[in-house]
Amino acid sequence: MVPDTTRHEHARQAQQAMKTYTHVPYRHTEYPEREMHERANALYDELRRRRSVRFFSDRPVARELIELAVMTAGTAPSGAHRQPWRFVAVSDPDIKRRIRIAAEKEEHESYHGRMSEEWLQALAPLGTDWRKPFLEIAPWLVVCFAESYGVRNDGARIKNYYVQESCGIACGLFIAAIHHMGLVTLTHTPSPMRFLGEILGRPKRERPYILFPVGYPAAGATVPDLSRKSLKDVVQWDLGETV
Ligand code: IYR
Repeated sequence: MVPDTTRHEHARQAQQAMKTYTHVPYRHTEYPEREMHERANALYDELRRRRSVRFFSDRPVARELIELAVMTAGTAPSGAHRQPWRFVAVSDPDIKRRIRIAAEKEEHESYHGRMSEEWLQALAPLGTDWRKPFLEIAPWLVVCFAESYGVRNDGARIKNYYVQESCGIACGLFIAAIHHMGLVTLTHTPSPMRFLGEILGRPKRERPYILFPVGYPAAGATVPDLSRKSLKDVVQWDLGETV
């Protein structure tokens, strides 16, 4: 039989490992229905103007704006509230240069052999290639790392849950925040991205997830003239009606 003192010790440790939250009232903001429609329309109207931009100005952007975008990203829901993300914001020209060189080396290999013919054809309409000058021109590179597991003070591993989903949601909010403040970004995923952890000194348990160049668009920046799927192509109501 396990002695009582040992059992108590286990229970104490379990309690300490698992933070128990007290529950507090949710502070809900209710709007009149007309205002709900206005707000919903306004947000849609703003977000539908967002575009992935590949041509950046070198015009500086205040660090506080990047802080606010990261704080906005950090409001994302996450599996077991583990918040398994780490954003590394880079403005140092030497580090940006190292990232550009390493990314272009990988991308060159991708575009010249690693990517299938089918993939290259899918990208052709976008006009992308291995060259990534924006990695040096944009005033900020923000890299989201996904933390595969956490580490407790005593060195024990803490399991994270739904890491991909959590980071995806956080990055979505980051993108919305950048757009909302009047800046532009691009979800850039040079592949493979291992070099980012090495250059930025992140531990192995953190995997590079998305690299965001952030800044103002270059004067005369262009974007592909593409359209988005219509509502009927992305929604089904109940058992089949699509409009
Ligand atoms: N990572 C490469 C290739 C690329 C892949 C997809 I899927 C894109 O939507 C765009 C680019 C690059 O950045 O060029």
